[in-house]
Amino acid sequence: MTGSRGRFITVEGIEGAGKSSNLEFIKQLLEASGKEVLFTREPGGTPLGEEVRQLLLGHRHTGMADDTELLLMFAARAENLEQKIKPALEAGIWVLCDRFTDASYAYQGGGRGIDKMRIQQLEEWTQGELRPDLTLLLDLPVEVGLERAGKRSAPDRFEKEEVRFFEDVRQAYLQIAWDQASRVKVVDASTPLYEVQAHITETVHDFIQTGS
Ligand code: Z5A
Repeated sequence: MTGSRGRFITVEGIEGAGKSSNLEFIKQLLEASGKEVLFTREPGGTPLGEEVRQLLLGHRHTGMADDTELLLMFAARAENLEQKIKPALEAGIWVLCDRFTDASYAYQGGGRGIDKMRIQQLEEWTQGELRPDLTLLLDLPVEVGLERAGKRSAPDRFEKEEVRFFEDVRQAYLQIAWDQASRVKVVDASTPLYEVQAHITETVHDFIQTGS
């Protein structure tokens, strides 16, 4: 326990951007700087959230309505916020989250075409004033990401979407980064892993030192 509020860091990107490859690396960077870190992910992060994740990513409900998808994302998020994220931040613990609300703007807003205002309403309802302090957006061309992701196991419900969907998701992410440049740092994820991690290290160290 540090006495001051913890900081909230999120990591975002389209399929194949390398989130899984970099999250443990980021956690270790923070811990090496003396921070106590709670790792969580969305959708998921809590027992209830992980069950919702199965509904969202599995193939049992392929024709899920777009609004249902959005509301389930926020239902899982509300649980994660109350059970894990807020208590940790209040206890001075740093929270590292694999995706958060930017993913709802990018996938449900950009990809599915849901009005941004509706997402904003849910954001305000579930989060109040709480927003990430730092977001790392791992960005790369869609075809590179899909090629990388294609080498993994069976595709989930999102990974079965068309290239056009991921182009829209990527553009929505880049728009968020443009609009909120002080919070969202874009990392070129198309380069070799050691270069991506050098960029991440610089960004995280900067954040730790300056708090922005
Ligand atoms: N979703 C949503 O719609 N709305 C929301 O609000 C939220 C989520 C919160 C679950 O996400 C899904 O939920 C997601 C969006 C939606 N859509 N899908 N699918 P997820 O985060 O669990 O799933 P994911 O996007 O598939 O992420 P991932 O497992 O973390 O994978 P990744 O970013 O693609 O990273 P990776 O597995 O580390 O890398 C992919 C491959 O590339 C792998 O073989 C690596 O070895 C390789 N790789 C990584 N970096 C490099 C570099 N630099 N060079 C070469 N090769 C590399």
